[in-house]
Amino acid sequence: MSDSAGIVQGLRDRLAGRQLIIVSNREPYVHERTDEGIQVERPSGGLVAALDPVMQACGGTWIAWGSGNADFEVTDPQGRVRVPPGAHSYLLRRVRLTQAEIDGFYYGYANQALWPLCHMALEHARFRRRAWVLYEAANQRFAEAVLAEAPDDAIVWVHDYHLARVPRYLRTARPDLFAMHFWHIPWPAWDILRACPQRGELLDGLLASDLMVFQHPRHVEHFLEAAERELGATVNRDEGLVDHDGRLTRVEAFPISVDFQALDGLARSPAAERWMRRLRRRVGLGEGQVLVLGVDRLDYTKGIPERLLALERFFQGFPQWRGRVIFAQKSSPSRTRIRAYRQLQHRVEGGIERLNATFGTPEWKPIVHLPRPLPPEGMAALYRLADACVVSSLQDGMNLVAKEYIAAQVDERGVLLLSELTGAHSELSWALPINPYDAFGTAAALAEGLMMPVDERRQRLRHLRTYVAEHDIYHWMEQHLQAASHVLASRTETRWLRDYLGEIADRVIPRARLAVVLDFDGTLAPIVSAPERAALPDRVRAALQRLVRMPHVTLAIVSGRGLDDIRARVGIDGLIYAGNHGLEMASSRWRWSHPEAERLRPRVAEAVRGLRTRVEAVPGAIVEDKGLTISVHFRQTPHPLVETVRVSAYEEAERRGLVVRAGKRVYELRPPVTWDKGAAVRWMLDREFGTDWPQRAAVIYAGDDRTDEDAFVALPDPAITVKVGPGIQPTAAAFAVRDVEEMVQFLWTLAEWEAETTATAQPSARGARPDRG
Ligand code: GDG
Repeated sequence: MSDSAGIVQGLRDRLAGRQLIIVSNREPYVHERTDEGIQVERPSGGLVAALDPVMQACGGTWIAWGSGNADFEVTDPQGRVRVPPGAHSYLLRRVRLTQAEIDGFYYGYANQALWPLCHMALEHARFRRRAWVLYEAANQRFAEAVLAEAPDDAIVWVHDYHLARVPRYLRTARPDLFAMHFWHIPWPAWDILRACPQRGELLDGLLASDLMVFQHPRHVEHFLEAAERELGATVNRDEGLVDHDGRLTRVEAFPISVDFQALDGLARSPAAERWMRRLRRRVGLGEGQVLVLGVDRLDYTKGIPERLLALERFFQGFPQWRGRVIFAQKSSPSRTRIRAYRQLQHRVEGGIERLNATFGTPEWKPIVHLPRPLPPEGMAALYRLADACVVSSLQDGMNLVAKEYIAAQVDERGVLLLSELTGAHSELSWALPINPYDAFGTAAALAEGLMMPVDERRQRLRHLRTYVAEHDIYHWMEQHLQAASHVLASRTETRWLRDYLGEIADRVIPRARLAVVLDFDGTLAPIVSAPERAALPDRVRAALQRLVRMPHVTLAIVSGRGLDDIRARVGIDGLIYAGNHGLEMASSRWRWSHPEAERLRPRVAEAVRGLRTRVEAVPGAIVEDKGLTISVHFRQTPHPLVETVRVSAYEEAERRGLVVRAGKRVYELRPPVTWDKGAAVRWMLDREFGTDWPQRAAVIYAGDDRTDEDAFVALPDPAITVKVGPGIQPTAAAFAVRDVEEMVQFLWTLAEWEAETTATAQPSARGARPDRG
């Protein structure tokens, strides 16, 4: 479980004094006039639940539609008020929309075109031109509010499908403003997206962001395909980059989550315990009866009628549960001005009545509908009380209810039945999967869940709780801010190193010492399909051997491979080798490893044995023992078996107190320490040259990988950082070379300079080389 104070400090550090500006349609607090005066309400919905804790922790400005009837009575003339009431942690700036805009933008285009389109419910989609015009107008309003609030170095974070055009308006007005966009709902496959007449404008709007983030890698794939097909954009799938309209957008998948600690604490609170007693009475839960729960906004994507049908099949097929199971449906009305939503509400209410009439007895009401709002501690109590929770969405970007249930299950008694069609399904493998379109299957899964032995339930919940605790809302936020900081540090225009050789020579040659720090795979050795076959080409070896003999040069190789592996593969004496992304390093004179990682080495060995036993029978799965870390490769594993690899990796990591990092077709299990190539290289330079090395040594760092970006960011000027790669990628490196071949040429050039300098050097007391100029 994460220490929230530490995490918040970490997020603040990542922001580095920049102001965070969130832009969303829904506001986090609504002021409504009631008989008792103005009341503040918190709307239900995943977005607010997820982001309010973050804003309370980090401060900043939240820009949103002022939808309450007393909203503008409590604000200043610019529509601003500090929230939450009493705590005043951040600024809320409300955008005023006209009734026509509300109808056309919110109810019209956002909720009757984009929502059904993205959830593949084309039967509900209406693409009206007037609604589109109003959608654009409202997006313009939001953008204007951002422009009024945002300092030049702000991080603007736009949310969801209501605001797809905002990044474009921001970019047009302020080309340098940093904007990222998070899309909370699915992004549909190309064949569905094609139904939308405005798909080009939508894509263009989103691609004006610097960073575009989805819930799931599949949504990223769909988006990249659409950018290519619709806009003819250049797409780099390996790096997740789109080159459109002369700019690059990085596209990522970061699954959203909940504030685990807060929900866990709330569920244990005395207030929640009081609510549990109250709710038992309200749903009529007696001794020996079990409670099954559904929690949803009343939305046709959530599969509520399908769930009711499954319950009908359950009571028919498993009559032994009649009289013993109570199903509580907690629902909140949503978008009731749209006919499809009103119809759904009637259908749900009718379905509940019918089920109660069919199966109910004077002593037992099988389905209880809870449409009235509950406070947060009431919701936590309901989750904690429920023996099972059913999430049966037909399509869902993530589904936070599933994660909330896990966080509130502090007694570890419950079973989660989770639709395979939610984003959450890919992460929460220990839930019981259901297909909402299969009523019999869902009924059978419910029976299985209710019969599941107590030990198995607890075991599954423990895995789920560990996973969500580690991948909580702060982790998600951290992923965004880390990606943002990489993009911010990057040069948008590629500076090809070959065009700047003169400048580089001026920086390298006058220095007393030169440190050359190089990544291995992709930088010195071409990438090959089987990592164990990667080898150093002869020309590279010769260049390195030449450099290492130069008295003023310190040469180091930093790799994600294990230390012994990288050393054996390069096999040149006199270098510094750093393995496991710098968790361990060795030169001919010293050897070091990260003490905390070293302490966990025996656990890593145990995890290697555990993993090997578990994935032995999975074709293509390879467990690579790297001493301080483990890589589980699955490049050649057939798709249906990847899940086995994933579950094994996470369960072993959890059992041994390690953490999992997912890479490209590889899971890495590592000790839970904050250490990356950046930290490692700084440590190495401090050790070799003293902490004032920037004054004394010229430093060149070259790498091609995402992990090298940490070093690019960590090494301040005058270090010369070089990205090896095709060049259409934002990178924090100062220069770029196209491929390994160009890197080798550069190393030879360096060797030439050094040879000449050594030849002309005049010995001096301090060992400094004379300036050649
Ligand atoms: C979108 C995406 C994605 C629901 N009913 C009641 C109630 N809720 C609260 C839940 C939860 C939230 O609303 C619902 O979140 P979801 O994630 O399930 O769904 P959406 O609202 O559709 O959210 C979704 C999310 O954005 C975040 O990115 O996960 O995929 O569709 O917090 O607890 N709360 C109360 N009474 C209710 O009756 N108090």
